[in-house]
Order: sequence, then structure tokens, then C-alpha cells
Amino acid sequence: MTDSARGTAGLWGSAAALVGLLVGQLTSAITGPASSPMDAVGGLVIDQTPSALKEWAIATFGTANKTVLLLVIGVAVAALGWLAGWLQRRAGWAGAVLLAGLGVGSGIIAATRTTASPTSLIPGMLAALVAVLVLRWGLGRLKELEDSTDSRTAEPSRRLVMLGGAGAAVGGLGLLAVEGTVRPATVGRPPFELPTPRATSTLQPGLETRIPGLTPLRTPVPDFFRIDIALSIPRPETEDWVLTIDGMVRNPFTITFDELLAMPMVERDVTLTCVSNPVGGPYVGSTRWQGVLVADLLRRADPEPRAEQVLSHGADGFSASTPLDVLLDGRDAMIAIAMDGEPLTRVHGFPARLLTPGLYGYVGATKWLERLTITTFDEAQAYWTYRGWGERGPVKTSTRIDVPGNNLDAGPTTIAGVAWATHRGISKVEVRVDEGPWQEAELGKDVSDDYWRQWHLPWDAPSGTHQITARAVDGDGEVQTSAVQDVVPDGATGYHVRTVQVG
Ligand SMILES: Nc1nc2c(c(=O)[nH]1)N[C@H]1C(S)=C(S)[C@@H](COP(=O)(O)O)O[C@H]1N2
Ligand SMILES: [Mo]
Repeated sequence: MTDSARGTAGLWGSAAALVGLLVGQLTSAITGPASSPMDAVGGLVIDQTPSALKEWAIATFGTANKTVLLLVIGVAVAALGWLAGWLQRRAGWAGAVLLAGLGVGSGIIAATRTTASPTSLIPGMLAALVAVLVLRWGLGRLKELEDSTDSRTAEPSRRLVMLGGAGAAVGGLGLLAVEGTVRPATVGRPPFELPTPRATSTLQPGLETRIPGLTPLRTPVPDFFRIDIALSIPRPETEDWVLTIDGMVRNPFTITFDELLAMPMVERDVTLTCVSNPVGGPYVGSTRWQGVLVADLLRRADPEPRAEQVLSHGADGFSASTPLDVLLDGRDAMIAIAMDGEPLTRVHGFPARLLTPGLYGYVGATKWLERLTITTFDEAQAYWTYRGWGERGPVKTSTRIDVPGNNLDAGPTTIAGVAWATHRGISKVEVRVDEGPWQEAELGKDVSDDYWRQWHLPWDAPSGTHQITARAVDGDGEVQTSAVQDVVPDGATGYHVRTVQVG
């Protein structure tokens, strides 16, 4: 076999795999995102990846971690296709079996996921069929060419190479185009009429107007962090939306979106944090939320005395376990329908999500909410609890230094940041430079105990390298712990330290 014939076989294998995958992805535009071969495999990868690797991916790629995963899958498919081309040339059938296996396998994965529908098998099957046909045609032509000349010296025709290259390019670029346009297009803000008390008073700006670089008191929705396991964003519509409340209750019931909107509404200012937020990290946001108190729904359902947790399910297969006592202790846990005075965006859980002040998102903030099942901790485990994360997830007291950055000029400046101890409130923030004394920072507006607090301290920065350290004291007078702990299993701790070069 000549090198170039071998290359042509590989090229045709990649073309077959990529074109097949493209056909599968396009088909899933009709059969639903849950049936997309990419999402099925990606979802499986996400579910099976050890927590530590997932943490690394979030820390390294941030919100782009899913794009990276899809790129990796695309490259892996191209590489496996190349292998299939080689195998097909050697054994005449092995490559086709490999490609068929990949396609059918992705269909089976899609059909067995919690988000599956009866049509979930179709895109994977079609992908398999197309891939096998393309592979057989290309390799069949290659064989004919070789048979018609001396097989040891034969060069595949230019036309066959170019056709294979074009196929791989169409498959690869087509996938990029489909993933790049269709996916972000699902991130709209579909409106519905918000009931009163819509935006009774707007959140005023905070100290960020005076201190450049300081986190704004209210996070603009487009800047609000996004963390979830959903590769393609679920698209429930308000007309079809129903919330089921069942499990250990005397009165299970369902309610439609219109019925939810007709219930008494509250508006609350709440900070939401991800348990994966490292010390000083970006996965925290604050805004005004509007919704129905979960306690109102729970009281109507009437939980049995032995009930302990509320397992909330999202349309992406995610689930969270919120302690029942937390939902009933008087805090403003809600089924939120709006943030910052507008209906939720698709990425933040349209049309309705759970929001529990004082708990990390993975225990109390299920997006694309579908079901609340009242149960016990023994009886059922939530998505992340099952993967070794803490069962209850109260938010830990944290401080983040926003300014100054790592480099600044000597002279008067401001050290500033935000601190949160959601549901306990912040009573004090202290700052120290190098090994100097702890100095009390001035606190910004006290919006609520469920909301972060801006803080600032003037500093006459001397030349040289310095370390700025900040720590917060919560509303109960408890100083945040200096013990350094990673995000696993229930949230990072330790003081945020910033090293600065003063020139
Ligand atoms: N349906 C669903 N809801 C979810 C998640 C998810 O993966 N799926 N992730 C949770 C986690 S870990 C966090 S931190 C918050 C983040 O909410 P946000 O993306 O609106 O900021 O959503 C929570 N709700
Ligand atoms: Mo999270």
C-alpha cells in the first residue's frame, strides 16, 4: 500500500465520520436536542467525568468548558474516522463496523438518557447509515483504482483525494457552523407578561459608580455566570410548562405556568453562588428575583412528617436536594420566573427555576424546573450528591478583592471588593497589607442578609511588592475561616490574597 493511498483511505474515513455526524446533528434539529449525538455523548462524558476533572475544566475554560468538550468530541470523531478508513482498507468491512458502532452507540446513549424521547435513536442511526455509505463509496473507488493499475505503485486519483478532502471539510465546517449558530440561537429572552409586583423599586447602583473596577452591586443579566450540565439549553415553553409536586405529601398536585403567575409573587434581592467558585473566583452574581414562595406550594402539598428533602428536577436531567426545613424556615426560597425585572433568560432557566437564599446553586437553584419530589435523604440522591458533593450545601462566608489589580502606581488608591455570607449577612470586612494590622473596611449598602456587600478601604500604596489580604465577618459575628480548602466537596475556604507590584 502506498503512503498516499493509505492517506486517502484515512481521509475518506474522516469524511465519512464527520459527514455522518453532521447529518445526525441536523436530524436532531427535528427530533429534539436530547437526541443530538454530540449532546448524548457529551452528556455522558459530563456525567461520568470525575468531579476533580470537571472542576479543572470549569476552572480552566470557565463558561466555555462545553464548547471545548464539543470540539474535543469533533476531533475525536475525525480521528476515529481516519482509523476506520485504514481498517476498511485492510479488512474491507472493519471500518464500516467501527463507524456503524459509533453512530448506533450514540443513538443508544441518547435513547437511554433521562432526557430521552422515543425519537432519540433516529439521529444516531442515520449518522451510522450515512457514514457507512460514504466510507464504502470512497474506499470502493480507491480499490477500483488500485486494481486497474499496479497496486504497489498506484497513486489514488487526484479527484478521489480532493473529493475526500471536500467531504471532510464539509463535515467539519458544517458541524462548526451548526454548533456555532444553532446553539447560541437558543439563548433568547422569550417574553411573557410579568405579574405585579413587577420591579416595585429598582435596585440602585452601588459604590461601583465611585470605585472603578469594583463589582457592580447588581450583576447585569448578560454578565451573570452560567453553570449547568446542559449541553444544549432546554427550551420549555410557557404553554406546555407544568410543575409537578409529588412524593411524601398528602396532596400531590400539578400547576401550569398561568396558575403559577396567578399566585402571590415576591421580589427579593439575592446573591447566587456556585460551590465550584474558587476563593476570589467569578461564579457569584447578585440581582433582584421575582417568583412564588416555595413554602406556599409546599404547604398546599402538605408534606408527611418524615419528609426531609425536596428533590427538584430540571429538564436537562439535573436534580438538586434542598433540605425541607430550609425551605420552610421562613427564608424567601422561591420558584423564580424573573431576574432583574425581566423574564428569566433561557440560560438561566426559563420559564421557572428554584432559588434558595443561603444555599449553593447545586442544592437549591434548579433551572428549567419540572418537578419537586418530597422525600428523605436516604431514599433519593441528587445529581451532585450522588457524585460525592455535600448533601446540604450552605454558602460559606467569602470575600473577593476586586481592586487594585496586580500592577499599580505608588500613591493613594482604594482597595475594594465584595463579601457574601448568603442568608447570614455581612457585618464587617477587614483588610491587611503584608503582615500589618487588620483594618476595618467601610461597607457599602446593606441590601439584605441574602445579598453580597461591597466594601472599600483607602490605601497609600508604597513602592514594592505587597500582599493584600481580606476577610469577612458574617451577620452572626463569625469570622470567615482562614483554613484553605478546595471547592470539593462543599465549597472553597481561605482568605483571598492579592499580590500587587507598586511601581
Ligand atoms: N437544570 C439545572 N439547574 C441547575 C444546574 C444544572 O446543571 N441544571 N446547575 C446548578 C448549579 S451547580 C448552579 S451554581 C446554578 C447556576 O445558575 P446560573 O447558571 O443561573 O448562574 O444553577 C444550578 N441549577
Ligand atoms: Mo454550582
